[in-house]
Amino acid sequence: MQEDILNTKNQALAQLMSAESVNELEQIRIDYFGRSGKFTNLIKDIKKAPPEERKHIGQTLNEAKKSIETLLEGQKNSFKEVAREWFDPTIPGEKPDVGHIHLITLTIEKISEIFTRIGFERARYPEVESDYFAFEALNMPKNHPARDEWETFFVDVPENPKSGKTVLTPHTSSGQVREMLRVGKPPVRMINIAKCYRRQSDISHVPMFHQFEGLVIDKGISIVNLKGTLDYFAKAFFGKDRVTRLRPYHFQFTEPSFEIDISCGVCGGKGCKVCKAGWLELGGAGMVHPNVLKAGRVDPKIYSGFAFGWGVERVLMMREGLGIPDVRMIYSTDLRYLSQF
Ligand code: FA5
Repeated sequence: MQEDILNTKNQALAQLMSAESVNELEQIRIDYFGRSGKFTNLIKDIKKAPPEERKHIGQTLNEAKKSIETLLEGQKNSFKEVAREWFDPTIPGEKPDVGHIHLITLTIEKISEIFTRIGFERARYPEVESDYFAFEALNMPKNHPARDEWETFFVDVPENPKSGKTVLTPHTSSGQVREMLRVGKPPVRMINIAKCYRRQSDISHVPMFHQFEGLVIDKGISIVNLKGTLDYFAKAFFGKDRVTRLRPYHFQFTEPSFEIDISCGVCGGKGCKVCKAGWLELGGAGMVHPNVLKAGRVDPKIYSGFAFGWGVERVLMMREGLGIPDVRMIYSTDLRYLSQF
């Protein structure tokens, strides 16, 4: 029986040495230590041996069994260790998602760059504004019906005796008088790009949007300067073949006032499905009203100026090839849409 024990131990050893996985080791364990495993059977056989030999056989068997069990356990652990630490450097890494600057921010940067190139200075004025700068200083007397046109958000704070109610600024024109007061003495060359708020939401309106407001005040500024600036912007932003035209309009704070159209980029101004008559509406502009100059402590007898105010979202949507059918999509949080740009 001593020989059987030795043979079983050697067999087990050989199998353990050539095992390549935890599963194989488990099978070895079952084969030798399971209910009818080889060592288990040898234990059962001890009682068949002559009584005087049993003690010695038992000791040998125990030692053999123990050494195999220890080895088996060690092998199992070393397999687990290798599995945990194993690293394949050839597997491609996980790419982290890369974001990009939002369309509107990119457009604001572009607009800002176009105007600063010709001497405009970037300005920013409060989004939470007083009625005075948003309306009153812009030649809109209290209770003037024009104030309703802007569908303004009023902030629920006590009215200031001097500057009136508090509003979320409905247009960047509220920066006009502020800029005149800041500069003190013309020339003024401001490009104010900021958030504006109105109670509107449809295919071409959002409650929070951006406008860019140009204001130029100096001696001898005329409509010619306005037209030249608008054409310069149209070419720089939309393409060199584009031109603008002025259509008479009405704003309280400019006189004369205009709506600005830009020649259609799809048909080149001939008339198509996109534009209908060759022109697309861009936004408002005009010569600064003398009362507004006075509110900014600028003498209208010496100085004159022009102003324009357009929607950032509008000019972005008008740029060819972008195909944004609804302004609200610009502010959707759907990455499938936003990541296209
Ligand atoms: C004004 O806001 C005048 N302050 C513009 C102006 C400035 C005229 C200086 C003369 C001199 P209007 O309400 O038309 O004008 O708005 C100008 C542009 O802002 C619109 O053409 C449109 O492009 C954009 N806009 C207005 N409301 C919204 C809105 N709810 N959502 C998105 N864009 C808007």
